[in-house]
Amino acid sequence: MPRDIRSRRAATGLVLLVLALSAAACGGGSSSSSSGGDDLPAVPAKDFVDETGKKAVTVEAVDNNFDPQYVTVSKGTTITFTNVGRNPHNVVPVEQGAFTPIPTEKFAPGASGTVTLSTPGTYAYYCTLHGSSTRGMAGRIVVER
Ligand SMILES: [Cu+2]
Repeated sequence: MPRDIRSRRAATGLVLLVLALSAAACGGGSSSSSSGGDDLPAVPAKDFVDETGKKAVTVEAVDNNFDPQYVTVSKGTTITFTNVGRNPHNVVPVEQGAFTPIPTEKFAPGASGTVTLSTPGTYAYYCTLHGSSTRGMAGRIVVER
């Protein structure tokens, strides 16, 4: 009987630990304005193309970059990614769940996919085939209020 209680206590402790870890993992993610992640290198404000005030903005995927790579939009803007390159690409948020990814199979040359961003913040993304979260085929969208 005492052994049973002890193991149950241990199990409860484990659950609490897991909850604490998962809370820490997503801490600040959705509430802060830098949802792109704190470990990303800073990008000078002058490198961002100002597309605020538009309802629709296009970002082209070329081989192997996004153009414009850094863009500022108003909240609620629909961003259309178009693959104008010769190779398949994809669009994946650095912070998992920040937006629905555009998968490779739907982003062949000539294909388009849209992402609508309603919450202000910084959205870092990349092509998993030709980049990483910080290098290569990677870009950012800043959503203003
Ligand atoms: Cu790519």
